[in-house]
Amino acid sequence: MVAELNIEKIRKDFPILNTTVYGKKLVYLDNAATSQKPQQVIDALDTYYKEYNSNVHRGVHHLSQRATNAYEASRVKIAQHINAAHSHEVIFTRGTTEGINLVAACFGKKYLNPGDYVLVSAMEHHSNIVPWQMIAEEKGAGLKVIPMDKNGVLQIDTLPALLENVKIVAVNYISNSLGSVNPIREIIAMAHERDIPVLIDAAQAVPHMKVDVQELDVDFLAFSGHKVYGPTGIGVLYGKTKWLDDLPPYQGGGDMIKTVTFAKTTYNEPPFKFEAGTPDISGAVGLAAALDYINEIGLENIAQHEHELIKYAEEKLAAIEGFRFIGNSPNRAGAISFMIEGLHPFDVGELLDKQGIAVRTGHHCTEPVMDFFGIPGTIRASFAFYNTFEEIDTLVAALKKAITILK
Ligand code: 7TS
Repeated sequence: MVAELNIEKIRKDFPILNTTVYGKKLVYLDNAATSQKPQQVIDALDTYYKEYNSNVHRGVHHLSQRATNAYEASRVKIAQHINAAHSHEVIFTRGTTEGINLVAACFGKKYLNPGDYVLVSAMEHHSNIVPWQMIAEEKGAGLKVIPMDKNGVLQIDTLPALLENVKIVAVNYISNSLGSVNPIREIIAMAHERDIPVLIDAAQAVPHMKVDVQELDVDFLAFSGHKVYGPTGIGVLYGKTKWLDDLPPYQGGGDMIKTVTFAKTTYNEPPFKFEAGTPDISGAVGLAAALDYINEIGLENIAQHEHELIKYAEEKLAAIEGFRFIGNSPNRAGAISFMIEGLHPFDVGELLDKQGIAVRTGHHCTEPVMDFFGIPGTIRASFAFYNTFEEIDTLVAALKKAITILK
């Protein structure tokens, strides 16, 4: 049963939403860049540092055991949240970027050879392009791209031909610059028919919907804590056990080893094999608190409210003179990207800021998407469950005002 959210009550949990900017009430519509944090997450960080800050997996002493228990309990919570079969399939990272770099480096080192390809899509964030280019260059491999149409919908009928000589597919679930929800089930199924593993960049999906790694049957999946109401500096890489056992380690250092001599080192089991050095312990604790928070509200309820917000925003925005959607997939979540005819996105963004509205303008770390549309950048409004219909009205009014000033 989907229940209506009590937005007024929810907003009270996010202290920053009371901020004023240039004397105006903050309207925060830059959630795809990073989401705001509820008091429950701030409290979890505060308690960690005040009561049990200590290093993990090392000390015999009480505090270290408490920190280790909390850190490992966070891993279990995350595994449950994404329905991983085992908690050791959850690797803590700094964020989506590091998760993808880890897979590109470790998988690439073992499996990429001259003549091989990595398949990405036309709407990847730079963090799902550049790490693959780096390892491909090193190994004499190449990059292929699943094309999209002018609405920002991936053309997956091209996949059977594209998959030739591909060693791994890496695509995003939801585009951060277009808001398109991609047909990843079909992509995973087609890749698996040819025994090709798939990495999903779920940075923009985990905040907005239930993501079940077993149901998706995905090989690797990466996301960032800070986009899902958790702290910055913590992220998650999910990997199937068979891959984590099989791949070489990423970085070398403490915790990732079993034994070390000057002659030879043997490596620890996953997940520790991929977690060299002191991890972001408070980040892991904060991320667990964030997941508790959204689970308490209910992912389905969140998805429903955000869906209604987006429908409302699409309708109101489309009525503005000179408005043009950049990316207009029938399957949209999280963000609406647009341009106003004759105006530079940056100028519009600046005037919105003066009215207290936070949006992002520019290429959103997806330069190939901007090249495809032949534009310098877009204005992007991206939503969270604490956003309201009134805030969308404020955005629409502010846009109209900006247009009058700039034209
Ligand atoms: N992948 C996608 C789809 C993203 O949207 C982002 C960040 C990343 C990867 C990288 O995540 P990080 O946490 O490691 O930096 N996207 C954005 C954005 O849209 N605006 O700012 C950051």
